[in-house]
Amino acid sequence: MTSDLILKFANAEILLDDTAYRKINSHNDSKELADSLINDLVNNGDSIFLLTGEMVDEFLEDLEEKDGLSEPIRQSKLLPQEFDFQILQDASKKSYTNGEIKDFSSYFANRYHKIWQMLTRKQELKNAQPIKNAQRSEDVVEVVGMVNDIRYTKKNHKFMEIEDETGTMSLLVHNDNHQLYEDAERIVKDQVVGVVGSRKGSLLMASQIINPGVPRIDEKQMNFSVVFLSDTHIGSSTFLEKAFQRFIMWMNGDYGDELQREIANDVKYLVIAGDIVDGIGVYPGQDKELNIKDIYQQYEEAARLLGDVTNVKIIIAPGNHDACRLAEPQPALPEEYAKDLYQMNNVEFVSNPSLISMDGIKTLIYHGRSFDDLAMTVKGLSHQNSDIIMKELLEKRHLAPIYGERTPLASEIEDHLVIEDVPDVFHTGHVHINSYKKYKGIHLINSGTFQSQTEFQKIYNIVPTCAQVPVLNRGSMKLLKFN
Ligand code: D5M
Ligand code: FE
Ligand code: ZN
Repeated sequence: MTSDLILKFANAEILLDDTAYRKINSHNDSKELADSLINDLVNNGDSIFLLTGEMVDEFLEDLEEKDGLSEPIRQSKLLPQEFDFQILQDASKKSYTNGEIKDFSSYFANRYHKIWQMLTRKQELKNAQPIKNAQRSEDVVEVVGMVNDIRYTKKNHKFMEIEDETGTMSLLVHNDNHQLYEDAERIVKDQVVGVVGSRKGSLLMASQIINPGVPRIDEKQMNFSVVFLSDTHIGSSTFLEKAFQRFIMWMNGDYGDELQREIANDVKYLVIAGDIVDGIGVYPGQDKELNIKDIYQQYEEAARLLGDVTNVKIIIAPGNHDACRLAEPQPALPEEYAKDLYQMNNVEFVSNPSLISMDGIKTLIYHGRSFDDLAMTVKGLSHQNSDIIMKELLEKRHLAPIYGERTPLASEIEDHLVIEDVPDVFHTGHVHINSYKKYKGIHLINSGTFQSQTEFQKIYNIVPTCAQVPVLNRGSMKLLKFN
């Protein structure tokens, strides 16, 4: 620490006299004090080369007077930041079901109704009618239905069955209609879509297939930075602890080049989108790949590593490796498993999915389990390009449209996986491969992993991008590497 402190000042071309050194070193947050002193001296452009004890006293007095309100000091993290943090949607407390069949049908009815509302606001579906009525109509009809079945005819036309509360209807998408056929290829089972078409006997010949979609949004100003993490898999023998420690050092302004440190100094929030630990019993034979075989100790280790991050708000959502109910929505991490994390006063726990607001930046957090199903089902979607999957989910306005495949969904009375609000940021993990895209003004971020390739991933040829951390730095995306 001694030489660290002196080096810090030396790098900024500032020398310390003995008293200054003692005063700074004995301060209860010497690192922060050093940073703000350097910041202050450099910003003022003073050509000081020797910092004396008196000057340190003066600085501390000034600081008290200013009461932490001046901009550079607030940013230097010496004083507590003010967080305008809100949890806008969280399924933790709302998630309840007794698994009876009536919940199952009310779950689908709720999904249908929420998306029906979005679709029927659209010009093309203003005259949408119940399927039962559409079956009798001779004209062009507009309907909204949940997709029941998808098949192909012998001539490779696409055949789908859609359903609402009043009935079912079969529709045909002719493969001559290339654009429509392409749109139809992205439709998945259980998603709610709008269809415009004309009736021919018992079939509806589709001319338009309509997703609820998202409008283009205006970019919001932000005078701070947000760091996105996921899939650290602490406890796994493939967890990249050294790289993660470098990341934590960077968060504290002790690692990286000048520009990177500047970004670190600007960080106000750290969001973690699940799989913070590797968990236990997640797959057969997992204990052979664990360094920490106890779930409590895995979370203790997570708290130990994250404990060094102070004055940044940390938001934690669970993933499929966490000690949580697996069915989505997953409630927030239970306190019982993560006591040490709960004791940190800068940590917030939210469900998967959830919607939060960080100083007005609305962020949708979803671990990304449904990506496995979408990558399996839809041509052109893969783990490598989760940004395209995220775009597709936004268009469908649902985080896990396919029911009953790999993504276990709880049959709730309400469908919490409908994307009701359009976020500024859509943050996911799970695939262990970083991706970023800006779509209609929305930042689509997948935050990769801190776990090197596992045996399972070798089999499936999944090549992770490790220790690369996306930072939304005052509205622009930066990818910082710690490997
Ligand atoms: O997921 C780690 C990686 O493994 C991620 O790329 C998804 C992939 N994965 C996980 N489970 C499956 C299934 N069932 N099918 C296909 N791909 C999968 P993690 O959640 O960290 O284990
Ligand atoms: Fe993971
Ligand atoms: Zn996962």
